[in-house]
Amino acid sequence: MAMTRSALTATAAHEALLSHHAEAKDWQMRDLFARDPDRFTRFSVEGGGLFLDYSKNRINESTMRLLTALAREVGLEKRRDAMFAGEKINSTEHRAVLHTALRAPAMATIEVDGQNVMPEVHRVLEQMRGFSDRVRSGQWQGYSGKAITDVVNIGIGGSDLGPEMVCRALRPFTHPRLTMHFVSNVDGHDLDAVLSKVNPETTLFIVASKTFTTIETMMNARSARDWFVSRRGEQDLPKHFVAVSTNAKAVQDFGIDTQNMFPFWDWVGGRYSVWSAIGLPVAVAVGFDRFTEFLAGAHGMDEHFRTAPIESNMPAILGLLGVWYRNYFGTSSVSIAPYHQDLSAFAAYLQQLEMESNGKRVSRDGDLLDVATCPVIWGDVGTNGQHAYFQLMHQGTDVIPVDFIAALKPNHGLAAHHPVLLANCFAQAKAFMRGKTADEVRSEMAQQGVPADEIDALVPHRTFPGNRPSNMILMESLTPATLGALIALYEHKTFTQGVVWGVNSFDQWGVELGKVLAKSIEASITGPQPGVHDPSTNGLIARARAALGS
Ligand code: G6Q
Repeated sequence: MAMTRSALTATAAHEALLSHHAEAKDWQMRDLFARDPDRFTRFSVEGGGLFLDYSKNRINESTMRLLTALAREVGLEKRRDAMFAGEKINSTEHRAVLHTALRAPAMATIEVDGQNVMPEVHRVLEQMRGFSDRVRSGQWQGYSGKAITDVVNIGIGGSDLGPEMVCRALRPFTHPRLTMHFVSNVDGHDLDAVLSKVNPETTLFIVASKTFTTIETMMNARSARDWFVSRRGEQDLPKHFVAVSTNAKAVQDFGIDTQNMFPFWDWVGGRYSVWSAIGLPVAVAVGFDRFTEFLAGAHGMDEHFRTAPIESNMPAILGLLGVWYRNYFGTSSVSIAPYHQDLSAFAAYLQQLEMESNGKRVSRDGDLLDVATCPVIWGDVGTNGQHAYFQLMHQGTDVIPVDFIAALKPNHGLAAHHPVLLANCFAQAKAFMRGKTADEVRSEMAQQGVPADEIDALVPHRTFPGNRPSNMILMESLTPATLGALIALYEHKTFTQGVVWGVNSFDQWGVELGKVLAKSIEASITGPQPGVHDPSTNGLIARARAALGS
């Protein structure tokens, strides 16, 4: 395979960034703040209903000038416009990438192969409105005439992570009669845990699969159907099973009436699909009007990304800062720290969005890249992380950039809690930036009356290097609209980085491999003969056969 200069290293801006980094690597953010009292104003931006403070980064105005020059040189604006226009930028699958059309106003015209997709998008939205209204009002009833109380979404990856994360995030807006469940894992413990809680009379299953062939989803859907049929019989299936898919034939073969199928299209990637009918559990949980607000919030961020100059373009800035650390400082992971319990699934969602999109090692033309691409994305909610892994981020050997996310107002009435939460969030960002010098530790300990020899022994342990970068993303409160904007912000950040690295952010051949790999081993575990694999796999299969009595 030919090694290529990536989109990034082929630019003049890259050379300039390399020499700029030679200086910048020694800067201390403490000094940058001391020298420039306007740093917060200079390095913060508003867009799409969100606010980003990026002043606690190892940057100055020259850094941002060079990074924006890089974005222009790799053609970010041109590729962004190509995406919005419905060009087939997913080149390995020959597909357009149009999650932005799913949240565009009905009167927009967005064409794929000369066909305006908007009438069809809005036809399905209307279908979702009708269905979600009926489930919520109690008009859609189970076989015994009772209203639905439990909704079980069966899907995996992009057909699970989005709706689950959003339903969790919008928990305070959920219809009080409804409990939402998400089953994804082929591990039967997942489905078993849900089936043991729900009543077939009042449970609705949504089988969500773009292809309707994914092994995990199909197995879970079949087991759920068997569970239902063994209690009630086939005749009542239509009241309890609906499908979301692009594959009408497979839906019909499974036994779900296509009347109860909500379609979407091949130009919606799995991890970008929560805006499509894959968002049906969201519409059912919070109501269609709220779902519309969620789409509108994302559209606001789309408009910001599409029209704001790169210098004040929030997703572009977030993406370029990530490139600055990944490709010049050599950092290898990014931590996501939402200070909001209802965003407890957000880091897992971003893990798929960014790592599946940009976890690539070849260029769009198929040449091996000469730069590092997507870092590891991980994290959990604050303040919990502070009592666990933040230690490593403060005093460990790796520099890990952090994205803090917070809502200024809570969605609850426990008034005393929120200032404490925000104080912790801001304090952590401040501590990452400032650290604590040996002198500061010494004088603090001396004031507490600690003996001098103990101070000497403890200073290295109690010193914090600081100079650790973070972004702070703020919203007024977590609502369907701000959540939509937040997700879209990260989608476009991911897009920006994909363009800089020159990868196709919209395929996922690594996932496709997983979809076929297990088949022959499954036959070896359950079939008459164990088959021949490598010695390790043979040994593991033998243990599984013995345990399962194959
Ligand atoms: C997402 C990926 C992947 C996909 C799942 C489920 O971008 O392609 O996570 O969403 O493998 O696929 P189906 O929806 O086809 O079942």
